[in-house]
Amino acid sequence: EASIHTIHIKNFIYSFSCIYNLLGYCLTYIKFLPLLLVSKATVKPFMLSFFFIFFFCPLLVFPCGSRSREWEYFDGRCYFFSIQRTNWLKAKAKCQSWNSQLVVIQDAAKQNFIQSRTRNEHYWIGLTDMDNEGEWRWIDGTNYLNGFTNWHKGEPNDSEGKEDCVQMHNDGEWNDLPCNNENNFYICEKPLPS
Ligand SMILES: [Ca+2]
Ligand SMILES: [Ca+2]
Repeated sequence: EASIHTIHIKNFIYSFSCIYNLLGYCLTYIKFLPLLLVSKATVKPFMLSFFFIFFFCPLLVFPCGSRSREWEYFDGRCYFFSIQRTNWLKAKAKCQSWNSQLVVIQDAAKQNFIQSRTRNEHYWIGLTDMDNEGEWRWIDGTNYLNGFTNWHKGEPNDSEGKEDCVQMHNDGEWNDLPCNNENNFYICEKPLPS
């Protein structure tokens, strides 16, 4: 299992190498500029470097798409950490409106990644027992019974028989609470744009 440190280092090298490349292309561009003024022969390399700077590199710097810069890349998928609080159903609908879904946490590596980004706040995740009390279900159908869990001690407790949606606590542990609670941020996830 890849540790969270390896993943951070990998992501860092990835971003750094691309910024380095981007600078390289800028230098190429500057180098070619005077030549371009005197010879038409340099138009082709100029166009190539232009292409790299403006089209290719942003795809690497923003793997989730240059129009999704607020989405964070992790292990082949893209994640959005909301800046507004809302209830579980509205959060679910928001994610869907962006062709994504509330986050599903199927292993410790993903739990660690999410937990490292949650700024000591509470976030909705895509786990609920609203259809059948006590029968927890991930919204994408991921197997819950044999899967990863990270419940806080004594949770889920279905307090007062009203708790059917799951929040990730600021310490990363999970707790069920009423789905109409408006005080949670939320996390959406989607595949890399093709
Ligand atoms: Ca419940
Ligand atoms: Ca609870």
